[in-house]
Amino acid sequence: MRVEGSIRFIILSEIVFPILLLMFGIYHGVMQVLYRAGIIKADSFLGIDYYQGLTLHGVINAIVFTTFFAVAFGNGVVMYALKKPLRPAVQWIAWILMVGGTLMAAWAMFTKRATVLYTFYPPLIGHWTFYIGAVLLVVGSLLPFFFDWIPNTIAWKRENPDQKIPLAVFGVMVNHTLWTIMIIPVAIEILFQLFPLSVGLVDEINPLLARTLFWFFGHPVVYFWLLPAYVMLYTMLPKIASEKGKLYSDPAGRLAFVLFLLFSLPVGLHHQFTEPGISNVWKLIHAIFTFCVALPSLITAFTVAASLEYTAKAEDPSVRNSKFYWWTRLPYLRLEGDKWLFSYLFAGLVLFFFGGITGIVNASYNLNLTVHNTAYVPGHFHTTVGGLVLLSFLGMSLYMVSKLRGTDVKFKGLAALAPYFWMQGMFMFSYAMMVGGALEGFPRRTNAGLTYLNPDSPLYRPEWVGYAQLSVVGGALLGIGFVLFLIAFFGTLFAPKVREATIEFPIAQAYHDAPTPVLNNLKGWTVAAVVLAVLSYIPPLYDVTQRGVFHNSPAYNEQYPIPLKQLQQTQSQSDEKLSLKEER
Ligand code: HAS
Repeated sequence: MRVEGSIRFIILSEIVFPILLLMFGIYHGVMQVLYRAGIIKADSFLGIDYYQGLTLHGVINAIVFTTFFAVAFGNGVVMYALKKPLRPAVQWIAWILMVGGTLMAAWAMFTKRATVLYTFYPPLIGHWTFYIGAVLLVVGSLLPFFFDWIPNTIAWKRENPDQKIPLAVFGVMVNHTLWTIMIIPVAIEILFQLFPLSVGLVDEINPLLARTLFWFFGHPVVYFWLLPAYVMLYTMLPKIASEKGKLYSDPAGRLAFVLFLLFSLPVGLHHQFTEPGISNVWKLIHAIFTFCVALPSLITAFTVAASLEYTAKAEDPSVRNSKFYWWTRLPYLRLEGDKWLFSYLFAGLVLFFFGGITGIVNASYNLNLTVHNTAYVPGHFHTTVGGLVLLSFLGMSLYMVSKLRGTDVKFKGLAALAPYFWMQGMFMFSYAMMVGGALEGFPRRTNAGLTYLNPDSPLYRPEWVGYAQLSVVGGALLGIGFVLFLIAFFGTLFAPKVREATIEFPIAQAYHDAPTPVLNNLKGWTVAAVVLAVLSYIPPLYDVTQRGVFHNSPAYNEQYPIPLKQLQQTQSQSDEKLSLKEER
């Protein structure tokens, strides 16, 4: 499908702009391993301090890059699959809000006015531009959904009453529906707690309420990152693997997306198992729902494997009767046509296999008490969001740029190798983080090179040194993988145009394609998802406003990590004792 003018510019820039920012984001990831291993023994480097770098790393990689990509990919998929144009006015307003909001937040982070990490937990508080910037980014990301994708899908359904919405569009619509719902709690946190505190309208807020509202958003958001990758796995991976490739089951894909809509929301308390002030019963209920939300990923694992098996056997009938040998027929490192893209999705899948297992460990209430706040948790999420999600987004960004620019993919060999460097680096990094975290309690979010891994420090912990060093080797491989990708990306972006600019995707047909009327209409499922989310959050939210508030809680003094009030009380008690003694 030809694409020109402002829509082409907008989609292209929604890919290029966040990749430029991602260069800072990933640079700060490499810096993290250097700080933590004590290779950089300082609290800042080139004017950016440890926690500022960690904030940039988390916000750019996990919030900005993913949101821009979800919009660019959604725009492309909806336009291509429904063959309907997008509205330039809607797209421009969305673009201005997203780019403007990101620049506001970036200014606050780069000028050290918002060193609050990507979770922005109070009492950490940032400049108001950080919060308003985030709100603008999010509002902008919703406009295409409400004013382009929904009207276009309704129009398409009217014109094609007997057909199912294309699965890729279905996945994109589920994802943005989920996004719309999950934004409500975090918007309440930002607009009614953090922003007023930041501009001085209020003096104090309830931090436990803020954290609970954050995680009401903070876990579903991981599925907002994941679902575009799942759209690619279901609808595109088989076709990338072979012209004859087919998706094994279209209904399985729809069921997985609907289950994500239902179960992504009532799970946030699994990030708060260790919080006092929330009843254990509700933590357990959220733990059970967390196991439910793993189900659609298990469905995906089997369906994707079946699609690959079908595809390999269709491509090479000589392996038709083999149980496992067909694995050797997949294009792991091939450069014909678009086959280079296979390596991104495959390397991502392998990493996600471990991301999933470690997620289940996290979710298991009692095991979580061992791994929470240790390096195990970043070990887990780097094999999910830093694995399948990042690799599929990078690969698809390169693919879309070549189509939208009308250029050939340049340095294809490097492009196809990059994900394997990334995968290997991530294995080393995550292994070090997970084992160090789970078995030895190596902490997360800590500039350990200054303290625990510094032999001159009284806090020195020699048993963590090996893990930190291994994570540096992993970090270096990750850096190399990303540089290889950048060479191919910018080579392709600036290559001479060889054909007209198009938007197109390698969409596979389904092998099993039974009608699925129950799954087709998202209205009922959306209502059910909202009801489940509200029911699962009313009691914990009530809890945090009652049991989570400590009135007159004493302030802390930087010099004494003991509550001031307690110090004063101790002081006055000893004064009293002294005067009693003197009286006697
Ligand atoms: Fe998670 C913490 C539980 C999935 C991201 N997670 C995080 C954090 C992030 C994150 C960023 O219960 C840290 C937040 C922070 O800063 O504190 N997570 C889970 C569970 C799942 C899960 C149960 N997480 C994700 C995904 C993420 C992500 C996806 C990003 C995209 N997570 C937790 C918990 C915590 C947590 C606790 C809090 C920990 C704490 O204490 O702080 C599940 O959805 C996972 C289900 C996945 C599967 C895997 C299916 C496998 C597939 C691959 C098949 C491969 C094939 C190829 C076919 C069941 C689809 C062949 C493979 C070969 C090996 C050859």
